[in-house]
Amino acid sequence: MNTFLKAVTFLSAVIAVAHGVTCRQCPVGVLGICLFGSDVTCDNATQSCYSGEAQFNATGSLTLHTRGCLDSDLCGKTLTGTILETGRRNKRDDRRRLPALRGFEHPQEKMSDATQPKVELFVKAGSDGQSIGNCPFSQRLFMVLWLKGVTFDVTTVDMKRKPDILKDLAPGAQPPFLLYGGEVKTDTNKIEEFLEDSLCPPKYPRLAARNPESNTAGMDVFSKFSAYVKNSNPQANENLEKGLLKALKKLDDFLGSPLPDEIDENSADEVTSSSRPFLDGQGLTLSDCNLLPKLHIVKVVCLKYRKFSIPQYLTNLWRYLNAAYAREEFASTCPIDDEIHIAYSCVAKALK
Ligand SMILES: N[C@@H](CCC(=O)N[C@@H](CS)C(=O)NCC(=O)O)C(=O)O
Repeated sequence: MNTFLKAVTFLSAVIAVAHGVTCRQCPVGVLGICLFGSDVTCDNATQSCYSGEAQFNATGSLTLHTRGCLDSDLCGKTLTGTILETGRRNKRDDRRRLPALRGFEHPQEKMSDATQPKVELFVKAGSDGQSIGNCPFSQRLFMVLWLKGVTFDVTTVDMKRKPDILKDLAPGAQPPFLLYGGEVKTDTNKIEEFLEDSLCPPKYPRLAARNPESNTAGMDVFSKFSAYVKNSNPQANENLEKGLLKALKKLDDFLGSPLPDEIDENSADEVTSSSRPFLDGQGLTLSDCNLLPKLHIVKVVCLKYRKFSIPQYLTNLWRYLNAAYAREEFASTCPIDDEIHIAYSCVAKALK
């Protein structure tokens, strides 16, 4: 457990194209399965697609496959570096380690960065005790770390087995929690604030929303959703559904209204609408990391337990959701639908 393993990565270019090549990127794949695949456009004319394979001398059985963009002059080279921790599960260990995200993404860069403290996020495990569980707080921090572009480990924590790691590191705490350079942090809001302050420009992107309204947009959706799915009285159902719809419509209105920086005061044309993809503009911000995991739960649970779908006429909201599902930082950190169904099987009441 906790052993850093030496990886030997052989990099080979599979496509050599002069300009704007699109590669299938796989930051982390285990045993040939791509965990977080997406298409990327290489930004440098000298880059090619590469595929790499890492074999771990200490485990033998763990083979990592990785793909992405690579400077052509690195093709055919073998890089050796200490890059991740074991993905194997120790029988006595209640945690399952997901390999270090992004560890392979830039093989041309230094493989370890002495200036970066070790970052490990503990998220709630699913019903199998291993996969990602239903926890919007965990997903929020998972997204923040991914968007920051920092190398980090994610460990799922099986709450049913009361793992020793919890007792040792954060007694009484519920996931998510963060280990940052050996220091434990357990409050989601404070962790987010801490990450935004510590992982800041110029090395890491700023993620805070510029417009304060972006942080409160959609804040009543989850409470209206909870009231709607927890109700078992058929007579109250219609009104509760209306309450949820009203909150969703308010969010849709916010997403369709221009933000202050979308209004050009010097222009003669009046800007009356917005077609921005995310709450605060073109990029994902902390406000999206907070809201999207909850919207995903609303979508999945309402369909399963109330046969209710977010109406198609909420076009701004759908533009937002579609833009979000196209981003791996969100899509790949969602628990599978069944996990959400299980989590709500006792919470969502039948109407009778
Ligand atoms: N650590 C968080 C709270 C975390 C929390 O409420 N986690 C929920 C899941 S999202 C949990 O672990 N509940 C216990 C369980 O699901 O067994 C905070 O205080 O900011």
